[in-house]
Order: sequence, then structure tokens, then C-alpha cells
Amino acid sequence: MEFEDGFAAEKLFKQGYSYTYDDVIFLPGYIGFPVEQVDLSTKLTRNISLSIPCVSSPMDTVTESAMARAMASVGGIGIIHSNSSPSVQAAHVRDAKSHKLPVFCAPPIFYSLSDRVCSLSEFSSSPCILVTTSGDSEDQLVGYVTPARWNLMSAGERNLPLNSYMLNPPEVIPWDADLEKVTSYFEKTGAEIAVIKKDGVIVDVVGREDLENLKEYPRLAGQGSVGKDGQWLVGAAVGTREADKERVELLVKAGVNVIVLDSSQGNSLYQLDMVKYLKRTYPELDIIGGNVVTMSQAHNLIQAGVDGLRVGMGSGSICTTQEVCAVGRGQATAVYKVSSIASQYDVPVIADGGISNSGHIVKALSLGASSVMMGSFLAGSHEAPGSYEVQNGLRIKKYRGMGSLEAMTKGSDARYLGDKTKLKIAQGVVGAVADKGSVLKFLPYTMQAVKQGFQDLGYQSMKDAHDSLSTTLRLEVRTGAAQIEGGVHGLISYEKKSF
Ligand code: NAD
Ligand code: CPR
Repeated sequence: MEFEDGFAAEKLFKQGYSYTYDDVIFLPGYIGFPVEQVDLSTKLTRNISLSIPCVSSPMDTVTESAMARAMASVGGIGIIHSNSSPSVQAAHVRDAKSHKLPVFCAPPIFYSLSDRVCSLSEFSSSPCILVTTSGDSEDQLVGYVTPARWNLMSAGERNLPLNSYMLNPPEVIPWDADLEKVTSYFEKTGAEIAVIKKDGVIVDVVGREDLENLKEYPRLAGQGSVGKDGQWLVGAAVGTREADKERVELLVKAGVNVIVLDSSQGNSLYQLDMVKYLKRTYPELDIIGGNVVTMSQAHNLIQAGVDGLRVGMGSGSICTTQEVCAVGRGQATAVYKVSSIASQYDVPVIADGGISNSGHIVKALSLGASSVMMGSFLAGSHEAPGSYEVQNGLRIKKYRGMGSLEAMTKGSDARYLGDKTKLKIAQGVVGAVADKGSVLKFLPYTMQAVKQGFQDLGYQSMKDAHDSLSTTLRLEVRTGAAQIEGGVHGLISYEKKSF
């Protein structure tokens, strides 16, 4: 029997209000399956599939190679930012794609046989120093020294060259060995260290301790995001200037799998021309256009040939765009409206910005998005660029908007062609976020929470979610009091732990 209860999305979003995720709440559906049967696999673009709907934002405090590796290894994807020279950005793409294991962020350190180690800090955070004949990574590997061994040595011994106390060279593991194979190698051999080689070059060094740490993480979702080249899927952002065409050329040579045209307002002559140019020049390369928040912006980009749309203007946590420029849209409305047109052309939508909990992800996907792009949600992780600082007893990492004065100053040569006389207006701030640990740990938990949300709504898959949007889904707007009631309230104190 059908009851008149709650609002259909079409009716709710027709009323002239700009709704954010927190403004709306979904009415539960019917649970007819266990949560394990919820499948979050999805499409990033027309031709790229992911096993979880998560994308890391192209921001210089969020995505460089370590984040891109980690995102791909849990089944999502990272988009390398463009606030660096084209060659540095291409090197990040190459680096992320040249690894197969997710965790070992510390790059290998190479010394020659005659080098000496003078302090423990020379090990940096690597599990050992590798010794090759001349100290070059491409030379023959002849031994290694761990910090533990070096620490136990006397001052006299430490003065000797490495060839007098190094250990025999560690075993080489093939590049395409997965985590299980690497783990079983350590279990079988009792080894302390192993190295991973790709095309004759050492790309990773793995310590037993790294693997022990990894065992504490939840099982990684699926097989990770691997492209046709057998390497991690990695995306990169570019702008819409003439010089960006050369940038794309370098990125393509580095093996980039998808390009994001990074702009706050994608419905521009510059972007439409760039989309057409890229689709003509690289017909096999998927292009994500944006950002857009209206049906008409989206329609223009779809007509130009984009393979995915990035949605959000003024919804980011570091954003002042709506304040400065008076344009934008509440993110729930933007995602719904853009998805309603994009779905007619089979163009997947990425809901970008404003994600601060798993509920927001459930809402974005239920309103038609196929994935979410996150900045602040990931910026406090180990894998985000930058190091931790302590502020008022709390470990924090810097997180800044790409249109903040600080980020623009760093990238100004590229964006303003070195023109220091151009007036720069910030559309974002510089801030900090708390340490969240590893993406490899908290994203699988977050996905489990999203699956629970899907189960409550009665969705077993992304297709179920998108089909329900125009049929059975019912939602309502929450009053201010309802929003307070929906959070923890009325307690003198509490501790909030999500997992
Ligand atoms: P942008 O490069 O799109 O625009 C900067 C300026 O350059 C605009 O005035 C644009 O019209 C102009 N421009 C672009 N291509 C041009 C060309 N070929 N010739 C002449 N002029 C051209 O970048 P943006 O919108 O300032 O965004 C900068 C960064 O900040 C991006 O990383 C973006 O994602 C982020 N941002 C995002 C939002 C958001 O709400 N999602 C808001 C502000 C900033
Ligand atoms: P959060 O996930 O932190 O809420 O938002 C991240 C998104 O914010 C980015 O993916 C990007 O679209 C947007 N963004 C980045 N820099 C910005 C500035 Cl300076 N102003 C407005 N939005 C910005």
C-alpha cells in the first residue's frame, strides 16, 4: 500500500531553497538483505570504475603521490593537485603508479659502500638504508643497515664505512606481488627487510614492522583501483590556460588515467574549449569538467564532451566563495539538480566538498552522485602532504583552500603567468585539521558506515540508490530543532568515537 508520507526529491528541490546535506534527512526504506551484501562499486567517469565511491581532492594539502597510492589501494582514486610545476606534478603521478603496495610512504634511502652513517636521523622514517655499489638506486644492491642495528654499535664502529658492518642484501620481491604475497614472504623467511623492484629499479623498501602495522587495519576494500596498465589509477588536475596543454602532455606521458579541469566555475569559454581540445587530442583519456552547480552549466559541459562532472561551488570547508562572489548553491540541491541532467547522458557526478561525516556521503550518493570528492575529510591523514604540528596539545596538519592567498602565491607563476600586478582575491582560507591516522584505516570504516546507511534505505547498490531517487525515496527538510535533535544533545559531557 502507498502512503502519502515524506517528499519525493523532485518535489522537495522545486521549492526555491538551497539545501545543504544537513538540511535534509531521508526516510528509511525496507531492509531485506544483510549489510555485507551492499556493494558500493561505482563509476568515476564514463569509462573508469571504482570499488568505493571516494576521490581525494586536487589540493596541495591533500593529494600528492602518497595519498594517490593510498586512495587507489582502498579502491578509490586520488587526483594530484596542479599547484606545482608540470614536471613535479607528473613525477607524483609516476611515483604513485610505480608502487603497488599502499603503505610504505618513506622512500628508499641509498648509500654507497664507502659512505658512513653519522646519525640516526639519516634513516629518516625508512626501515633501513640500502647499500649499492655507488649509492645509485640503479646499481647492484650489496647490503643494508637498519636503525636498530646502527643504534647498538659503538662510536668506533659507527666511524667505519658501511661495507664493514652492513648485512647481506635483502630479498627482492617482484613489483606486482600483492600484500598477501609480501606477507607470506616475511612469514616464511623470517626476514626483517625486503625490497621491491620495478623494471630493474628499487622502488620500495618494506620492513617487517610495516606489515605488522598493516595487520591492525581493516581488510582493504576489494583489489584496489588498477588501470589497464596494471598500475594504480591516478588522476591529475589542470587549469584551462594555454600552458596547461603542455602540462597534460607530460601527465599523459607519466600515465595519468583521468584529467580534472580544476575551476570553481566550469561553465566558461576557456573550459569548454579545453574539453574539446583534450577530447580531440586524447580521445582515450577521460576528462572531468567542473565545477558546476546548475543544470545549464552541466549541460554545456556535457555537450562539450566531458566524461564526468564535478559538482560544488561554495560548499568546501575552507571556502569563502559564496561570501566573496555571492554565487554557489547548497550542496544537496546542487548534487540533485546536476545529477538529474547528467544521468540522462550517463555522465557520472562527483559531489565535491562539504563532506564531514559518513552520513553526508550517503546523502550525496542518494541524491544522484556516483562518488564524493573530499578535502578536509582526508587532510589530517598520514598520507596527506606536510608534517604534523602540535597545537594546544593536539596533533594537526595544515589544510588550505587552493584559492587562498597562500596557495595562490605559491602557484601564482602558473595561474597569473608571473604577473605580480594582477589583483588577487582570496576565495578560501588557510586552516588546520586534526590527525586522523591512516586513510587505509579510517576509509574502510567510513565505507562500512555508508553501507549501513544504504541498508537502512534499502539499497544494495549504487544503481538501487539512483533508481530510487525518482521512485521510492522520500525525504524531508529538518528544522533547526530537528537538526539539534539529530545530533548528540542534552548531555553534560560525552566522548564521540566512531570506530
Ligand atoms: P580558474 O583557473 O578557473 O580561474 C581563475 C581565473 O582565470 C578566472 O577569472 C578565469 O576566468 C580565468 N581563466 C581561466 N582560464 C583562462 C584562459 N585560458 N584565459 C584567460 N583567463 C582564464 O580557477 P579558480 O576558479 O580561481 O579556482 C582556483 C582553485 O580554487 C581551484 O583549485 C578550484 O577548485 C578552487 N576553488 C574552488 C571553489 C569551489 O567552490 N569549488 C571556489 C573557489 C576556488
Ligand atoms: P572540503 O572537502 O574540505 O569540504 O572541500 C574540498 C573542496 O573545496 C575541493 O575539492 C574544492 O572543490 C573546493 N576548494 C578548494 N579550494 C577552495 C577555495 Cl580557496 N575556495 C573554495 N572552494 C575551494
